[in-house]
Amino acid sequence: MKLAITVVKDAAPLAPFVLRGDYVDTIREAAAIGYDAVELHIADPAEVDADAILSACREAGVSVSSIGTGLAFLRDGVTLTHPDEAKRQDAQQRIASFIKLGGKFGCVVIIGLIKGQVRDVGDRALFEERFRHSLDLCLVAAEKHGVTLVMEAVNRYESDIFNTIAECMAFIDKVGSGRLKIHIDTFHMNTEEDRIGANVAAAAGYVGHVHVADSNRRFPGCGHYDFAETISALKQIGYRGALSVECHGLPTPRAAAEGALSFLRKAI
Ligand code: LER
Ligand code: MN
Repeated sequence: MKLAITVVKDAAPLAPFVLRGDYVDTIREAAAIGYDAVELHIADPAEVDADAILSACREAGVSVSSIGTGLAFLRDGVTLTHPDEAKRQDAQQRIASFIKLGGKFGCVVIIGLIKGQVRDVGDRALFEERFRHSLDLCLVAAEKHGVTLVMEAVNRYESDIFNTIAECMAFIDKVGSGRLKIHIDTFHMNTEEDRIGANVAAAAGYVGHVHVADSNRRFPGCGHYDFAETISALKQIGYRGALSVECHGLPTPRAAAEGALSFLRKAI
């Protein structure tokens, strides 16, 4: 398993992204700390210099594990289930541009908060219908660019749908595309899963990406989350992707990144 760290140019102080600032600088910093990969959180691919990012990664000897798209929702209100059809099409275009970037970087693209909320659509069946329609179009682009989309199971306080591994697996079975996998996050699993190790172990073939933070969303080792159990379940199902550190940058971003790496190296 590769160890990755979240990097972002600009986000709210409490957003759980660790290294912040210019992407080229944070990529170099991640490599200097000892990470294998970076997870880039981007609001709009049109605003980033993909070639500069790719050269920085090659020079520093790190890969891009994943692209987080939640900032498109948080900053620009872009969602795949927006009530306005033109806005849904904008969201599909935005995801298509993330997928193109994912193809260039050879990484997974996260579908988390950008799916939208049932409460904003009004009805679960209508939400699923719109989400399926948008997702089907995204999966055509994903197939074209050889990219896997990973659907994050997010806790109930941040998302009113797809909170658990089982719920995501049932949806993925309905969609029936090998380009759609589950993205698990230890912080969310700590709230939502009844048996974390067993539920991860039951998701063989479904898990496409993993976020790690401790129970208090500080870096692994600062709380009471049982990382040994999750990592053992991931090994059991042959997970070969990244463990990406998505946590608060406390006491400082650098200390959180170093603390997480040292803890996770021992844990894996
Ligand atoms: C949201 O809490 C989360 O876990 C992120 O991965 C979404 O950006
Ligand atoms: Mn997450």
